Amino acid sequence: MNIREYEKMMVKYEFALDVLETTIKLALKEYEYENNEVVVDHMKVRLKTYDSSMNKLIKKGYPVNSQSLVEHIHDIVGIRIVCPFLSDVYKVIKILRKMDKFRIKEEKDYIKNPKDTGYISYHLKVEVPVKENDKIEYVEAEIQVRTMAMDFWASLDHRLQYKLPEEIPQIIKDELYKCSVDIKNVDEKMLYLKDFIANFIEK
Ligand code: 0O2
Repeated sequence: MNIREYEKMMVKYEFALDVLETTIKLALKEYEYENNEVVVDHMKVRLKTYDSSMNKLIKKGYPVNSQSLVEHIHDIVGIRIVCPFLSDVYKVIKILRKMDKFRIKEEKDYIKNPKDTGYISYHLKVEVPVKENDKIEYVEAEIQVRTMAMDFWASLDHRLQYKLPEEIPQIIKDELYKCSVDIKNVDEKMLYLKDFIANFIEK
């Protein structure tokens, strides 16, 4: 599949991305007004690039064609929601579960069960209905919800080694894993401090 074919396919993915971004932003704003609390620091959206999709297909051993792309790449549409505190992540997930503009296909809690690399985040695979010639088609998307600390680790890991073609030495992997344990501890400590300060102010 060439880049022109890929770009043509991206039209409906782009539409799904717009729908997701707008409706999630709206739901979060409503929550923030109703509850008088900010649960999101920022949100990032992206369509997977041609190179990234092709490399993922090759890496997973699938044929490089449009059918394979639709069947095996579930995160062409990607939304990342970055929250200040650990508790905010689960509040955001509750908000997402209540939304009716998409259906949730799968949830993966890499916070409770981190990946072997140390990667921590919460993933939701969703399907967004897109109308095309009076026919409803469901476009897949991945929503990643994580704290700012988790995002710090994941972004640097991504930059340092995640996409390297060859394996890095185990000792370096171990160091990265240890950093992610530190990140988890910092998140828990920050949440403790937040709750402590809130109680302190109430008294
Ligand atoms: P990119 O460039 O970030 O988009 P699937 O996507 O479901 O086909 P899988 O492996 O079941 O494949 O999905 P998973 O592991 O639930 O989520 C994959 C995405 O999570 C990755 O997308 C990364 O964004 C992120 N991720 C998973 N493991 C790691 C890790 O060890 N380090 C970092 N930094 N990110 C990770 P892509 O497409 O691989 O990459």
